Amino acid sequence: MTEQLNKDKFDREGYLYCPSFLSNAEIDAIHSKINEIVATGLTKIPAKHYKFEDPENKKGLKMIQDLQVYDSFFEHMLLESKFSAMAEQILAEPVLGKTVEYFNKPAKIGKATPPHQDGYYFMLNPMSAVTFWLSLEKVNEENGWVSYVKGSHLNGLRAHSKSETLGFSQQIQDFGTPSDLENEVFMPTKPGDLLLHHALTIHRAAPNRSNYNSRKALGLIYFGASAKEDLDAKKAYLASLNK
Ligand SMILES: O=C(O)CCC(=O)C(=O)O
Repeated sequence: MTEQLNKDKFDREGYLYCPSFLSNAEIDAIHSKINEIVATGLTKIPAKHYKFEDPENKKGLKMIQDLQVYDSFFEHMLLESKFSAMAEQILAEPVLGKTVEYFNKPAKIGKATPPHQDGYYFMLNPMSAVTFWLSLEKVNEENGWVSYVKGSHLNGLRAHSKSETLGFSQQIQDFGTPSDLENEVFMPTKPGDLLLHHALTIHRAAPNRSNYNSRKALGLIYFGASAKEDLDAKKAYLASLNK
């Protein structure tokens, strides 16, 4: 087991912080790849898989989904890497690499990520899934740090309702109870630091209030081999989104 991996802490708290998981050189390589994809005008990627913070003017790239489908660099990162090995250790079973996503909060206009549980979107039984969040830049309170409600993964799924945030269609309806706020832990990070959270861990991210600094990160999602997708529920959910 890697030195940084503390499965007991993850199981207890629902998230984990692994400082310096990747080197500066590895982070530079990721930036180069993203820049290459963006410089070629995202031409290989269908429009439904990327989003702008200002969609009308196509300004402020906010998100690219399923990078592993469009570039073998990200496919390798998802399927045969330190990430997939760690996902197997943390879920204690073989895993399926589901997706690599790029998350940016552009300076000044990057909106908050609403409080949610990834498991609400995943619809799995058992809920065996983990999300990795890799910091590509220095992230703090000003430019959109992530926060977790410690231990919230032990209390099941909370009710979600529609959110107005592009890319995050659902949010926890009654977020902000005393217990949510008392247990919320804010995560400043630097390039190469890794955060992991369980699919039931409540989390959100602050807006980007910086005038200058973006807030770039990668998200990688793994499902445990035992997790079965509730396909009927997923179909009903997707249909409800289109209404
Ligand atoms: O980067 C963000 O703002 C949100 C990320 C997130 O919600 C996730 O990785 O599950």
